[in-house]
Amino acid sequence: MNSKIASQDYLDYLLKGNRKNANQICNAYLNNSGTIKDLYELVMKPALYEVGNLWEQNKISVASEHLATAITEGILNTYYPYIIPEKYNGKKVVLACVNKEEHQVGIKMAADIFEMNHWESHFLGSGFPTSELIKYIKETQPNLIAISLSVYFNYIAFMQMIIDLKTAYPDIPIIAGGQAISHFADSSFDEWNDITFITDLNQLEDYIIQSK
Ligand code: B12
Repeated sequence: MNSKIASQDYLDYLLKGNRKNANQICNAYLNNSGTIKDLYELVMKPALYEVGNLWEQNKISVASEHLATAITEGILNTYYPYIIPEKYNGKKVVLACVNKEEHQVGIKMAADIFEMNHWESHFLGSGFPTSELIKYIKETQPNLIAISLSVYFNYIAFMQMIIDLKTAYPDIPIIAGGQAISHFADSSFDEWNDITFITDLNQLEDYIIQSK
């Protein structure tokens, strides 16, 4: 099944609030030999970006935007049986959004990509205070920390979070992704040197494979 057509159909059903048909599009895409990574990257992501454009232009309501996200999060959860590996490779990643950041779909997808590559994902979701994250990392001792930043105005919080994490755990590598990241990745903040910026799930999979 063509990803572009699937994404357009998926968007149409999201905007109609039709969860059943949206789910069927995703299942049909996978049954036609699409991968979960491509479903996320090529079908769901472009549809959600378009939801954002329509919302920005006042063409859809806030309710439609919320419903589109809720339907997508519900569908993501149905793929757990295909995502959780039979055996883990012993590596752990803790994933969280920047403090006050509410966009969590992208980093949830990233958590699933880790699981499909046999890493144990500890996905903490959105709005997680850094102080709690620091405590959780002490308990979990992950091999990697993954952070997501979607909106520009959370940038200061992101910088502070990186400083706090690097101070507490100088030896644990950090990766960061999300739509706002690309705008800052080449700026001259010293702490950036140790951070790997990742823009999408293909790059993420390459990173995971290289870090084996
Ligand atoms: C749904 C949504 C919301 C929901 C989020 C609910 C939820 N449970 O996540 C709600 C309603 C809460 C929301 C709130 C707001 N939103 Co909003 N939202 C969206 C929307 C429509 C979809 C987000 C999404 O799921 N995208 C799909 C995912 C798959 O894409 P992604 O996040 O980019 O993730 C991919 C990559 O970036 C990467 N990735 C992401 N994180 C990570 C992390 C790691 C470690 C890695 C490796 C990769 C990775 O992997 C993913 C796959 O490629 C977007 C539109 C858009 N363009 O995304 C707007 C959008 C992000 N929102 C926007 C805005 C402005 C807001 C609000 C400020 C609105 C307001 N006035 O209140 C608030 C901000 C709240 C906050 N403090 O964070 C703007 C941001 C613009 C900007 N310049 O910063 C956007 C772009 C809409 C627009 N076109 O203007 N939003």
